[in-house]
Amino acid sequence: MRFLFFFPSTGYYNRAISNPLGLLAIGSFLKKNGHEVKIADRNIERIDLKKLFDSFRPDAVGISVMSARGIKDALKISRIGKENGVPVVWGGQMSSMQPELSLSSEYVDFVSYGEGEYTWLEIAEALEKKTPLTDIRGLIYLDGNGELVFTGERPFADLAEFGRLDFSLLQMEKYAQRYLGCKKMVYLYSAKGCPGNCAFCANTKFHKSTFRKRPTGYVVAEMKELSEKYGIDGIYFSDEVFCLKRSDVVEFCETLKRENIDVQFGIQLRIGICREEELQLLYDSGCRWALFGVETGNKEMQKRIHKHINYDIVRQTIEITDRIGITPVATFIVGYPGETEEQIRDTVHMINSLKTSLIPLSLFTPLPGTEFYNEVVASGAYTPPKDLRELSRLIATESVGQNLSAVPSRDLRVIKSWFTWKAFTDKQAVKSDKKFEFAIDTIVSGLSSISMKGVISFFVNGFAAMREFTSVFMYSHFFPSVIRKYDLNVETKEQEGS
Ligand code: B12
Repeated sequence: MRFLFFFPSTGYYNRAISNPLGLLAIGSFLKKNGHEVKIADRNIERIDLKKLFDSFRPDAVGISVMSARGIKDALKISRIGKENGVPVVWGGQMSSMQPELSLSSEYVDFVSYGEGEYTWLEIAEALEKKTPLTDIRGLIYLDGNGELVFTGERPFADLAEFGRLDFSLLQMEKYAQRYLGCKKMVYLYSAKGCPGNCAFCANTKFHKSTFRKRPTGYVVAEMKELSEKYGIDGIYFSDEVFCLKRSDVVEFCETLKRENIDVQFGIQLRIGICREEELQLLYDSGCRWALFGVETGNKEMQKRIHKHINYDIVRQTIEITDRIGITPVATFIVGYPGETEEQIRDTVHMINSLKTSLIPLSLFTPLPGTEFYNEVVASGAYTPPKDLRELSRLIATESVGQNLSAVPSRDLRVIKSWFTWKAFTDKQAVKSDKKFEFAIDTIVSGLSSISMKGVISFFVNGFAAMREFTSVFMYSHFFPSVIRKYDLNVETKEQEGS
């Protein structure tokens, strides 16, 4: 069977273009099982959809809708898919969590819930045998009465069954970006899920708080291939958590050393899992950045989100990570439902007590499938988007959207902009001898991303980038009363009672 997969255009986006791992995973698995696959990424080139459909003649079309960013373009692609008379299937985090909205478009036949590999393999078999797709587990569709039908959840697969990723399905060279000292960094995954149950994170529903690792042999072989064949010098592991046990770290680092691979990498870690010894081992194997989800500096809020981390250990871990030579990154969220000025100030104090200025600070967005979402919808505090158009305007974690906190939206914007500006301008933000390396890398990656789709796109996106830059500058500089209110410019030595 012949399958055409799309990564829809996200429109203007302030991050560099990234290789679509979900589609790569499904495509590699299908190819291994004898099917023909083409992955078209609308972010890296202009694609004439009609011509592509005419030349490839797919038996079905799959579209990755991982967030609200791709919806507009996903609808455009779906319409052409329908005009070509083939089944159109949406998959990924966003569509899995919002099947009703996804299927409200007449151009979408099915939503694939959760992991797509086996579902898609069965789609191939059903198309070959001409049996109905509605018999396949993991699909959601509307029946003749417009009722939503879910064919049932799949058990989580052993990730070893999927085999290795086949990078020849992507134009890997187009995704290589500058990031924290690397000239050519791409994304890879070594695990899926997280055992946590944070109230704001859809992982609790999507992965049911499970954690699965891919075989180390696959991951290391993929790193080797990326380095030797594509000249990649940096890997960003997209895993929600890279490891849960010390033995995972030891096995990974030893395999990497044995293979003698000259690649730097970055990971996401849970505070408290890796001690100095493991962090040193990671550094010795090439780890150069580590992201820690701290999420709040207020103890009461920490209880509400079920994070359970000790703030002293947070500070110690960040300090050790930094000292060893791994750039620490700490993520936080502000604007939680009902969050007060005082609670946010605690978060600011916490941030300012850390030995890092790389603080990706997200604005709270209620994501379907999360505890907070259910809470704020039930209480009537939040009105979910009623159609795909409304949803497509909601860029999770970046725009204030409906502000559910107890502080003004302007304050949230100032706080986010303050830390964005700090990361951008602090010459010590990254471990580099060069001044403003993070800022330069961000600008170079941004320019190369927006130039990929031609001159018009370059100017349209360039204008959007300038507008965003101006807004960050304005909010971080022109609201001194907000800066004082939250102690944004006060260096905190230590917080009491952590
Ligand atoms: C890595 C990552 C990124 C990378 C992108 C890497 C890439 N190009 O693929 C970067 C950093 C660029 C990124 C950006 C954003 N991200 Co992000 N990201 C992730 C993360 C941590 C891992 C995704 C991943 O690669 N997993 C590994 C692959 C193998 O798994 P997968 O993507 O889930 O794919 C499987 C299934 O989803 C399914 N599937 C996927 N696509 C399809 C398509 C079809 C047709 C089918 C059948 C199945 C299917 O099968 C796949 C294989 O098993 C997830 C969290 C998570 N656990 O999923 C958040 C996550 C998806 N991101 C999220 C968000 C909000 C964003 C941003 C909007 C952030 C922002 N404010 O800018 C942007 C949007 C970018 C976009 N293109 O839409 C949210 C989405 C929430 C939502 N419901 O909207 C998540 C869930 C994080 C969270 N908890 O908040 N992200």
